[in-house]
Parts: sequence; structure tokens; C-alpha cells
Amino acid sequence: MTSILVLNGPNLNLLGTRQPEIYGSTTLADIEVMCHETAKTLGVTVAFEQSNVEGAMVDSLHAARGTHDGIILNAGAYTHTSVALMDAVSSIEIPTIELHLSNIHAREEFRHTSYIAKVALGIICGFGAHGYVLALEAMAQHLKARA
Ligand code: CA2
Repeated sequence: MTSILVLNGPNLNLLGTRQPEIYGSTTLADIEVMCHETAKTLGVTVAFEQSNVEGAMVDSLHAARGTHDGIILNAGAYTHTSVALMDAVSSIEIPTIELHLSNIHAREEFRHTSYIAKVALGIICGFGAHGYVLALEAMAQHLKARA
């Protein structure tokens, strides 16, 4: 069965507990449930991970080779800084959708730069937690069209 890795970066474990005006009140655990429910309707499986450590995220991306067919990546603040994550995404050759809860282009200037965007299949941002559903639908559709 098609398998999609949903990988979340730093501080996203705090979702739903602080700054609800920016990130909403849904917790990461709620989003994980949403992802599994969406996966069921799409006929795919989802692995859901979160790390606050850049190197651990690189390791997760490497480990996706041969295991997952697509990746949904909310790299958090590493989006705007990490050449290492960009290189990892580019090296594994697994289609990757960049995802953000907030519209990073409507926020501070430093959030307008994304290293991930340079190597991503596409980007979804600004739709809050529902963005994860949209990203899974887009990835399932992409992988189906490619098969
Ligand atoms: O909008 C997104 O999904 C972001 O990836 C979230 C990152 C931010 O650095 C990116 O620019 C955009 C921050 C995640 C921090 O999440 C928190 C959640 C609750 C309380 C504090 C931080």
C-alpha cells in the first residue's frame, strides 16, 4: 500500500497550547488523528513523526528511502534556515510537499525564504490544520497519477 511520511519539525509539539491566534487550537495529536482518518479514505498509510532536532529530521528523511512513497514536510523554522534539510530532501528523490499551518508569506520577511521550496513538489500554507488533509490528498493524487 502507498505509504506517506508526515514529518514535523521544531516546536510543533507545542501546537494547541500557545499562540492559538497564529497556529490554531488543534494539537499535534489531533492532527495525527486527522491524518490517519484522511489516509483511510484515500487508501494509503501514514507514518507521523515530530522532532525538534535538525539532524534527527535528516535521519528520518534518509530512512524514508525504500519505506515511504511521499513525504509531507512541515519543517517549522528550519524551513527558513536549513540547507541540510534541503539537501536531504533533494538526495532521497521522494516527492515532498512543503506544508505550513500559517501563510508564511503574510508574516515576517525572514519567513518568506524557504530552502525546502527549492526542492519540493509543491507548497501548501495558510490553511491551518486542514492543510495536512489537503497535502495528503494532493500527494495521494500525485502518486496515483505517477503509478
Ligand atoms: O506555519 C507553520 O506551520 C510554520 O512551519 C510553524 C513554525 C514557523 O517557524 C514557520 O515559520 C511556519 C513554528 C512552529 C511553532 O509552533 C508553535 C506552536 C505553538 C506555540 C508556539 C510555537
